[in-house]
Amino acid sequence: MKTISTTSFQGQKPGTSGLRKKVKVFQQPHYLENFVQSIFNSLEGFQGQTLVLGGDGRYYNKTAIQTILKMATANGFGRVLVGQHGLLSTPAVSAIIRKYSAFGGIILSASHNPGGPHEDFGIKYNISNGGPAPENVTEAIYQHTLSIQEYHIVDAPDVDLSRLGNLTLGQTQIQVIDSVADYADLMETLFDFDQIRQLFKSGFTMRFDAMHAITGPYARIILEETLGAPAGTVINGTPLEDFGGGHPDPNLTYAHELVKLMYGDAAPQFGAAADGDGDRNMILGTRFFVTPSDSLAILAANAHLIPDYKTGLAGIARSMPTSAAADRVAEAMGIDCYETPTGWKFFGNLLDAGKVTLCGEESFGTGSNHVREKDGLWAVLFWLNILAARSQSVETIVREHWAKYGRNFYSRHDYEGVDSQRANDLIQNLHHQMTDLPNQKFGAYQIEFCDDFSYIDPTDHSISTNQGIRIGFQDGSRIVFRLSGTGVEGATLRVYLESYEPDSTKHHLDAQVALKELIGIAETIAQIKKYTGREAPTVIT
Ligand code: G16
Repeated sequence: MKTISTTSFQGQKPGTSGLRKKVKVFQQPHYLENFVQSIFNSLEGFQGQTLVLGGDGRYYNKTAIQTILKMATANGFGRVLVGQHGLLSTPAVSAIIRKYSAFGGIILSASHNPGGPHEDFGIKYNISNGGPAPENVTEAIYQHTLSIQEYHIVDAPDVDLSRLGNLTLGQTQIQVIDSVADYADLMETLFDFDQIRQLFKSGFTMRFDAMHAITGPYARIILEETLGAPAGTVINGTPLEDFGGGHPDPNLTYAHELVKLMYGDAAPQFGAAADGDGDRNMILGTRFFVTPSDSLAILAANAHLIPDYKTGLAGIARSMPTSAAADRVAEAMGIDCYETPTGWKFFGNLLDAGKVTLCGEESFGTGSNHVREKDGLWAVLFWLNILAARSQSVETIVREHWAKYGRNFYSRHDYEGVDSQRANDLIQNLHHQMTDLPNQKFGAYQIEFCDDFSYIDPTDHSISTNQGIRIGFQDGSRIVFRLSGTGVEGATLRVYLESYEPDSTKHHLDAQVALKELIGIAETIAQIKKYTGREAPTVIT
């Protein structure tokens, strides 16, 4: 065992989901080691305990895994469960932590950000409930990064992660585990696999785009080998270190291969995609896109069709910028709906307390109490189970949902890679207007309130402030502005737009058309073009 002297780095503050930086930043001597040691320094009582370790396979995954194994050993973990070849999806890590009562887990991923020697890498810590470290833990880690002076590591050859089985490294048992098996077993306990098998037997057509990221092996085993979907259902199914040069973000812009297929002449009946580390999902029908906000509402409204949820939902939680579509379902069901800040970590306490069963975010994340992360393939299986049970198309299911509950028109406009200072100035400018905006009229819309969202956790009463500027209108429409906490360079401005339409004769409208006036109001109030220097958003979802 060696103790190495080091000095602190600035800027090792975890964002919305862990520490994300360019690979080159992580490759600086001691950079990764400092952060990992700071994680361990912030924890108590892990000696002899189990750590789960894996990543999405992006560039630098292999190197970082070896370093972390040697540091976990030197710091006294009794056992490390590590995915074969260093691979584990984020929801699989969550499931494995819970199944084996591990102390915690380390996930190597920058999620939906691109990978490769010149792209992004990331690291996040999950606690014993399987969920992302809450803010008090990430803050403690950050404080340790500022004062770190040494780290511990064993001097040993690299561990062979290609073969399943047990090894020892110093005093630590290293168990190389199948990356898919535990997760696949869990999925089988939640859904009606026989019903989904029947669906595929009847000739149902589907494509799942793994975007050359972690879900490829999971989807092949679950969809093709277990559920009988034809070979070729999973596309881009081999995880690559650079995700094939793509941007593994399952949205209408970046999942272009799938989108082209689903909007083409020979479109399958169902299309889905997942992101770099497997926690996000996008759902498509034939020439039809389901917004993540609608997806959450529809899963909730159809949960009674799914074996694991048929006894009822305890409640639903959604992040603040997510549309209120799920709130309407919760109201009809007579259950609570919670509004949390952006970041899956805010759902953990609600799930642990049994207050909610389903959670979702507009950022293509949906999940349930089966793990403590959002879960891309789980959402796909949930949809498949609904499709099998209802024998209707995706579009029909969504349209019937709107007819019953009304439609929450929704869109998010992202301005990526904006100069940070100018993005902060834009937010500042909104802050300055905050007290003057209420009661002002813009066309048909009158502002009711304007605030910067803050949240008090109902279980531990912790307070999170400055979580996004909300402008609420009298008819229930909303515009929300916030800066992303997951970017690596510059700032990403997110503008969230929502209006509610009960009249089903208007539900066919394109969201950009229905939201046109609100889009104009967002520009008038925030002066987006002036501050960002951009004529149009980078990504519209
Ligand atoms: C992460 C978080 C999500 C969040 C998303 C977007 O997702 O886990 O809870 O909604 O980032 O955050 P932001 O708007 O701050 O960029 P992922 O898939 O990147 O881990």
